[in-house]
Amino acid sequence: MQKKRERGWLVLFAAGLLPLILGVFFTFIVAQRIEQRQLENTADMVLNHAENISDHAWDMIGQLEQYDPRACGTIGKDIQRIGSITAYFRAVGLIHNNQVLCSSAYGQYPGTLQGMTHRSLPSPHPDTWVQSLAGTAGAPQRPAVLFLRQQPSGYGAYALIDGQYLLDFMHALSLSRSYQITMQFNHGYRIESGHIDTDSNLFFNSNKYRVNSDRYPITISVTSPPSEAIKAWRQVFLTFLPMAAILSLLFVALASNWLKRRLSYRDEIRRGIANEEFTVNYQPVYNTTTASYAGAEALMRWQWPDGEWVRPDVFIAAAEAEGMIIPLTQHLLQLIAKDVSQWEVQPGFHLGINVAAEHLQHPCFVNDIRQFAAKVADKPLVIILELTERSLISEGKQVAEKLALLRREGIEIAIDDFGTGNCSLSYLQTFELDYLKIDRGFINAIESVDGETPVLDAIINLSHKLELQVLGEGVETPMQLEYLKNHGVVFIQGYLYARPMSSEALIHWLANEGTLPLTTVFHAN
Ligand code: G
Ligand code: G
Ligand code: MN
Repeated sequence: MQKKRERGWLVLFAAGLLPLILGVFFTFIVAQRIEQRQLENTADMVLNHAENISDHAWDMIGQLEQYDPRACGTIGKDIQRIGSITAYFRAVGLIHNNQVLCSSAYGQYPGTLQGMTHRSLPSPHPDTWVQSLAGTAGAPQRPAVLFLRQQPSGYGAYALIDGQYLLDFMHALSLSRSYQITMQFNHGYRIESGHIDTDSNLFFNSNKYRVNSDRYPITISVTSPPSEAIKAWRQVFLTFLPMAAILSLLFVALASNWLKRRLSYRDEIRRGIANEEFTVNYQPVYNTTTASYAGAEALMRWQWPDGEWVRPDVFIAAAEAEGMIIPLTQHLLQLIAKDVSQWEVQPGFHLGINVAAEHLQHPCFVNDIRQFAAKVADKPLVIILELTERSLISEGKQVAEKLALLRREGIEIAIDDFGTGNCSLSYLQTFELDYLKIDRGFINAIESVDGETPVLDAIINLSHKLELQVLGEGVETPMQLEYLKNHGVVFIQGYLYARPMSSEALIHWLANEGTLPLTTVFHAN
């Protein structure tokens, strides 16, 4: 039981902790998902923006293609106007092969495409071409995106999107979440916003998501720092925390309920009855006047499947406390009846049976005893019901009537452990009795054969006055025996005479030692 109780605390602790541990684990996964979803959303938005701007650029090129590139001188003003009033564009213009014919920013013959973009272009020129650039001749520090379409004749048009438009949009998105966003057209320069320290910690890494456009050669990648993952996780965990607390309490309540059931003797006793773990021992009682056995008291024993014996005072008190004493006693009566059927005893053999207060007060009591008496009716027994003083009999009058009824049917009544409870004297008045069993505490108080033991002497005198038979319990020494005999105590029970023994042992004992006078046994030793 002790071990069980210690394990109980562990179980409670684990039950309380479990929702928290699971919570940490699940919120971690949920936070990762949320984080991933946000990365995807951000990347999609940026991609959308890049695609829109690409659409604009190609529209612009379509518009420029309506002009005759050989007439740059006359259309120059138009091109300048288109290039400067349309949003997003740094410059637009017409080309012939590598040569820029006219540009909205620089007018006529401003130079070569290569000079403008600061990089070598593929040769021969593809028909349509897009690339992100680190800068252009006019603004070398500012990224741009070049869109270009050329006819087989070598004539064509270009449009330069100013990277600032892209960066502003990317900044707006990356700032709030400390993301790093990069945009790349056709493996060109990486237009980048935000910066990430890649100091990944133990559990949280930076997350990265890449997406490609299916309409244009655009690649967007978004990276979130570990700190974002932690922030997301903390947020989800805090939202989950109240629920985890409630779950914790619920688990602890369920676990403690389960433990209580497991720790209660109620189920154990029920199981013990079903598994026939209970047995009965019998402790012989000596009659000093006949110098032979007078009978025996039935004492219940319980051995658990693991071999451990449970102390009777422990499990009987538990059975009384948990409402199991009646079924247990009923079971005991069956066991005794079975044992008794094997015995051969002298007429008038006293069979002492302990009954609990609760059983006495229960309507089934008289019937239970009658049934038992009927089962052992073929043996010349006198059944003695021992009422313990440990628990108070509350419905005194009704119990007294029941006992009187049984008494008329030949059953005798004893008060057990007399003197230890606080109702001894009132019992004497309420019930019709046959025996007093003097508690071994008073027997222990005997100091010498010819001395005085005032309380014990008073109890013995009292029982004589009331014409009750007296039994001394727990007699362990010849001196105690001598004293009790001298004071007229007829019945003796205790280790000096015999210890409690199994039914089989009792059968042998009755046949071999039971009829020997106690002094003989004492002297023989
Ligand atoms: O011998 P022992 O350790 O068995 O007895 C311990 C206590 O348990 C004693 O006070 C005795 O009265 C009680 N006891 C033993 N058997 C029974 C029983 O069958 N029913 C009841 N009610 N008490 C018993
Ligand atoms: O209370 P009740 O008389 O029912 O209980 C009898 C109890 O006393 C049992 O536990 C039994 O084992 C114990 N017992 C019987 N004889 C002796 C004895 O001589 N000495 C001690 N210490 N216990 C005894
Ligand atoms: Mn007893």
